[in-house]
Amino acid sequence: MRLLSFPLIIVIAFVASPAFGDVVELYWDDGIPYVPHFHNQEGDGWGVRFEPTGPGLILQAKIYVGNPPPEDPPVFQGCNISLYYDDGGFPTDEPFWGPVFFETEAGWNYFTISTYCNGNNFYVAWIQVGYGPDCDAVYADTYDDNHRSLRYLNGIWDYYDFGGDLLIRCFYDYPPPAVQPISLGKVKALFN
Ligand SMILES: [Ca+2]
Repeated sequence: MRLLSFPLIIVIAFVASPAFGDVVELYWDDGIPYVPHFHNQEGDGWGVRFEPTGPGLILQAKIYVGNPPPEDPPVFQGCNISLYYDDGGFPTDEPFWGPVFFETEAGWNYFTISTYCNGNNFYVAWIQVGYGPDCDAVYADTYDDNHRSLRYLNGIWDYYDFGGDLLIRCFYDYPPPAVQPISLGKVKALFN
């Protein structure tokens, strides 16, 4: 009997394992880069607000990057990424993570963050390095359907009319549901 029950133990242990979270990609854009955006001066930026349903880990930012001038080959200056919590529809004065400098390339860029979020709304902010047009650009899609995209100019955030949603996304890891006592009891019973 003990040998026959062994495969069943493996299956239940896998399903109940707390090692697997629920990683989701949070985004508002439609994935189609349409217009590149950049600023004249370094330190200005762009941001998008995300609205998780609970605490978790912000694993990565994912941003579609381009090059403003028709340079050949294109030159990428990199960027600084910061995270802010929400304060009445705008980012707080101080970030809760960053700024951290990252190198960039054309297309989708993945910036490793891996920091805890308390479940409140938060912003992923792109802070420009370099002076336009000698800087990178962040793309927006065709239509601003969702109104979560912001501009950061001279120290002030506002809901600038981009014409589209910015292609700023992130990966968010919700913690797995706790193993219920009744499940633990069933697994334990198989070993008796
Ligand atoms: Ca859109």
